[in-house]
Amino acid sequence: MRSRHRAAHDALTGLLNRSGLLERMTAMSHAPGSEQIWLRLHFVDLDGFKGVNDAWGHAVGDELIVAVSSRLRDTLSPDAIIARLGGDEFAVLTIDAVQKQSSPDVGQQIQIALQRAFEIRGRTIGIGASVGVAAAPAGSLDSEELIRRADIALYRAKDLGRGVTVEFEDGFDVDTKRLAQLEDALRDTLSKNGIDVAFQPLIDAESGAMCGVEALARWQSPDGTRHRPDVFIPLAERSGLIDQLGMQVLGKSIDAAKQWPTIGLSVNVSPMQLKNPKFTQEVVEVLKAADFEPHRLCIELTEGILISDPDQARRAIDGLKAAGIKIALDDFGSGFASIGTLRQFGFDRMKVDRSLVVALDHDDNAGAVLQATIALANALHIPVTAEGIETEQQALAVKLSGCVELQGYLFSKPISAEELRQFYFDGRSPPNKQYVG
Ligand code: G
Ligand code: G
Ligand code: MN
Repeated sequence: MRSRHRAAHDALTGLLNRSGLLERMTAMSHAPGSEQIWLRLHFVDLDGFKGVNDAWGHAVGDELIVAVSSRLRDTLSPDAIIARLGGDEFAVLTIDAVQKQSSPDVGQQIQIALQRAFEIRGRTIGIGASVGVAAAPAGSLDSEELIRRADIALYRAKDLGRGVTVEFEDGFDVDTKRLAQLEDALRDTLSKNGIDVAFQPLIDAESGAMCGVEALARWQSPDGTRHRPDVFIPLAERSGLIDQLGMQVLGKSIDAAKQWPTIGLSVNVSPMQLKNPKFTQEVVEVLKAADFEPHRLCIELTEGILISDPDQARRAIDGLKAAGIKIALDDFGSGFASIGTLRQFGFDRMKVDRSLVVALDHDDNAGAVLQATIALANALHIPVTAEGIETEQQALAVKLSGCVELQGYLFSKPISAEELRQFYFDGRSPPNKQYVG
């Protein structure tokens, strides 16, 4: 009896474990009269639990898990079946009369319960939860299928950010299947070293000459489909392929840029790549193997990592800078990074987001905002690049505001390595008119 209890329960919280939950679900589906009830399965994942473990250790993490389980028990109806699936994942199974789905809204109850801070060993810990819900008439689906749906809904909820409840819809499966196929195709392309790189010139505002290029990943399937980076970069991040993709882009960019003396090379790096403790070392090895001077390489980072994991960002940035590599803060002005961040992390360059440039055309205050932003960066001796320059007026405005480097369709779209060589190093005329003065 005792060992049966142990096999079905979680030792830390005393809640049911995964197999205990499955047993109960299966029993309910087969009980007499089961066609009269709906099963609603809620998967709960704590937001920011890993941070608690990292900051205060596993003992505090364990106490928090126990506190969460008590809070769920205290909040939810005594009929609700609560399980701990492992780690910071919980499940809540409720039963509803046919048609009368979800009253009260258990997802909402869970959200509210877990938003209240926890007091653990004198510390106030605020977390929150993401919840995925799947519902079906008892007996209409097997338990594994209901679990799979709740899991997909939870995955969606986490993707949307913190503190969200998402209910499974049939359309999710189609999307999930499409994404899984795309992921396989990306993995295949990567294994064949098939990611391409396009290069967009960076123009010195003073002389109008090209002073560098930004490398941009490109992916074309064998059937000719061009995938957009804002689709496949997040896909690579989610599926653990971003390290491989990033190194492929870096390797190919360096091979190409080696042929172009004197100019700089900027490469985008995903915040997730910085989570790899060997990242800096791997970059340095690629540079060494190619005999490429580190000071010619500039790594562009977006602000996300600076806010979500500043310590990790600092370690990576310090390591890269120690190796002589330059670091730029990309897309500045599109999010929450402050000028303080620029100073704190020692960025060598700031790139103002295209949205600030676009605003010049229709927003009366945009000029002043842009000017103030650039002036602050310049006061910290950080040179500024303006992205997304499409017109002469924009070029002039950002130049007068103190930008020293310009990038955008006015000068050139991203082009292949071969085109760049022909247009800029072989004396043939470039595709767009060259910027002068
Ligand atoms: O040209 P464009 O559509 O390439 O790029 C869209 C977005 O994808 C930009 O925000 C750019 O920073 C990002 N991006 C392009 N190439 C790479 C890459 O190699 N690595 C990462 N992490 N992001 C990239
Ligand atoms: O986020 P990041 O700065 O890495 O993104 C560069 C992106 O901006 C790429 O998608 C590139 O193709 C795009 N881009 C570059 N110049 C222009 C421009 O002048 N206009 C527009 N609309 N997009 C541009
Ligand atoms: Mn960039």
